[in-house]
Amino acid sequence: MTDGHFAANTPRREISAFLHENGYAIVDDAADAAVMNRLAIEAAPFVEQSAHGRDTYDGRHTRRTGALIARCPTVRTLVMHPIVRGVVGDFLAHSTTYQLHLTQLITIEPGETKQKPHRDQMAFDFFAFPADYHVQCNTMWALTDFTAANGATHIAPGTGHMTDADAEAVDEIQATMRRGSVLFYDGKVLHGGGANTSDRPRQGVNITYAVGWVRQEENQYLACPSDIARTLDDDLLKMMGYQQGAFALGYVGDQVDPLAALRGSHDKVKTVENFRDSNDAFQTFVDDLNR
Ligand SMILES: O=C(O)CCC(=O)C(=O)O
Ligand SMILES: [Fe+2]
Repeated sequence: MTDGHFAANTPRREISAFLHENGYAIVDDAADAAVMNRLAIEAAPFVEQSAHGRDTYDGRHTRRTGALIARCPTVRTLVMHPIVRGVVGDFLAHSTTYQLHLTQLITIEPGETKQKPHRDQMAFDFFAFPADYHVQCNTMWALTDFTAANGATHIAPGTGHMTDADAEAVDEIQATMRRGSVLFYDGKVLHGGGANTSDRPRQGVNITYAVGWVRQEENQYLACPSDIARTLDDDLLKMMGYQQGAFALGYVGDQVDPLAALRGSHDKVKTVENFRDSNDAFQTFVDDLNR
């Protein structure tokens, strides 16, 4: 039994097996300091412009910075990192393909409180995927060291296989790791950002991957070029996918509403607390949020 940490030269299957069993795994020092330094420099101006979260789930002392492929060329090497592609490829091998789901630099600033534990697959409108079906696999790269004090991600190991009630008995660990290390965690395991009681921000680059089928059959964003799309009315554009598909789906960059983005504005999608959803599981989650 390991503590979930693996050296970067560990045979991939060992990392994949641990991730499968426990819902997380950490690969230490997977990227070198030069890569992380470059990324930090590229990202800094965008982080500064990113607003704080608008609810306790996103974090009122947390900045979320997206669109990293376009903004930060160095992130491309992390997205395509061979260890990540190997482990995520193993994890999502039941799907014909997998694809990038999101890129988000999460800056947890001093004073932030602990985020409500959640399962990331809830982004798919709280659909109850079968217990043995994984729709996504996530990575979190440490852009600063992740420490117990600065808000290292909390994980409740093995809870991907459990109900919320059973999961309450599980002790959380914190994914403490050095800068350049990468945490893998699945879409079912309970986890969340930590409180930052230190005097420096904690920065993690969240890069997540999903099975290739979670998308529209015809790619509306490319099939209808944006110069034509801009001439269409809002209702037609929403029908084409220029809308928030569930509380977390379809935003652009720093959580900008897709229709707003097409129209050149920066209006944000609704927060989890303001989104309306017919789903009972969603409502329960929101009701619990501020308890
Ligand atoms: O920042 C972290 O450590 C985790 C954040 C997270 O789980 C989320 O926002 O979905
Ligand atoms: Fe999460």
